Amino acid sequence: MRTLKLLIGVLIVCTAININGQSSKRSSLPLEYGAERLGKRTDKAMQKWRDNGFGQFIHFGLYAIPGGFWEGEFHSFAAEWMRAEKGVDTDKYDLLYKKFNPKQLDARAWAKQAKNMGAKYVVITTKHHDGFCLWPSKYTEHNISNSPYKKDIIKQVVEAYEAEGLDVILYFSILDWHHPSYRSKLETEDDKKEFEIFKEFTSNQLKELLTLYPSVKGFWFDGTWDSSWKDQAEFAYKLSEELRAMVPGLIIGSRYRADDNRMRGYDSNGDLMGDYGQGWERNLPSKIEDVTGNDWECVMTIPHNQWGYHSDWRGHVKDSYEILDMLARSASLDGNFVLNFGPKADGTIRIEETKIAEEIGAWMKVNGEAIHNSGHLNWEKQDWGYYTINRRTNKKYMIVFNMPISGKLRVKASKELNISKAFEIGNSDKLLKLERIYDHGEYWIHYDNVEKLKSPIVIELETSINKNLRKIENTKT
Ligand code: H76
Repeated sequence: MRTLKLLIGVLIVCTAININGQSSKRSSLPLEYGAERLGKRTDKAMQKWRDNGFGQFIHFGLYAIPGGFWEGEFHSFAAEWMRAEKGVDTDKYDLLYKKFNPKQLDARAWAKQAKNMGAKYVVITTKHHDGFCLWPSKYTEHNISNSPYKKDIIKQVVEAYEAEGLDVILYFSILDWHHPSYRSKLETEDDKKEFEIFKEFTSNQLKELLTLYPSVKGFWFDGTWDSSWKDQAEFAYKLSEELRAMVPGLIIGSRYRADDNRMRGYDSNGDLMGDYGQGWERNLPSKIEDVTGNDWECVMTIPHNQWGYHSDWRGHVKDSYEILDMLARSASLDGNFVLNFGPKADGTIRIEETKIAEEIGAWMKVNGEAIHNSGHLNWEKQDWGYYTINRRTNKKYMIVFNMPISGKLRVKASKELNISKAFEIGNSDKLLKLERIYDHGEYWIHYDNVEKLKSPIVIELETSINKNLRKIENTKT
């Protein structure tokens, strides 16, 4: 009996792993600093992060002052990389802190705007690659308290966003162009000695952040690609354990560290390190298999590749429908979507971004239940858009971005389910016509207002168990 129970237990675990899309070949190489676990974290903090679904990124720092132009010259590359651009005098760049004075900064206005957009969390740059800290760090002079502005920006952001009910995640660049002991490669004994100092500095800063802002939900690490950091498997792993002990439930993505063999993101066994896949930068998965059964998050810019403020967005700039399409795709593939904002040097948000935030918010107000708390629905994808299923209510949604000119939408559900009703969200009185292809789990929904359609719609589906199918199954046994 006990063996039977054990066997059933093992079977359940195996099935769970399969449902999560894990491959069966796992962890063949012994690693001391490989993946923390296989599959998803199931605790409350991670569930909250997953249910949040939609976040806002903020890139704010010294780079907002040049805003993509250095001494009158246009730079097309990401504005926050200005310090590393050819022809930029780094000493001059570092002195920008003397001019950093975002007098119009109103963190509550930022937070309200994010909330109205439908975002449930914010990721804010505490320190980008240029090393300038938006909080009054004890461990470097290169911080906000030495600017004319003086006030702690991270504190304001944490308080304002939390007051609006949003979670806060701290972006932190390991790579630090300003710190004298930073090295990208450890070639000499001297490099190694200096990098020890830098490691201590990093550890101090991270602990300082969690001490000052213990209510934050996680770190968003970046700038971890250099060879010097890839050498630090043990140090990085142990540091993350210390940080996790300071803030229970702390969330750290896959970009943070490398394993024993200097592999980043996925360890040498192909298992995801950290709590969620952090590799989707300006890029989205196209099918559920791409996300290997893990939580993941996409971070996206509105222009092609600008995170910090650039005063001259050239090339393709996304509109709110393109962004909503990406948000819906993320939810349908069990991931989070984070949209970036780059405030101006005065601390205000540019009108282009405000307009997009408002448009997204207007759509989310009506349709947000198909995004928040919602994830992958395992039905065959159709060209009209995306399915999602609300994890709380089990409601099923069709998010229709590409309405066919005919207004006829094909749905291939599972044979076990009947679709009993289809209606536009918030309009349950007006049922859409449903045609059923008997016993195939296949339906056609008629949307008869195509010519009046102005924006993507969400159709809610009511389903019931297919009793006929049950009967057939039962008679078989
Ligand atoms: C490369 C790189 C960095 N990663 C993005 C999230 C931005 O911060 C960009 O500067």
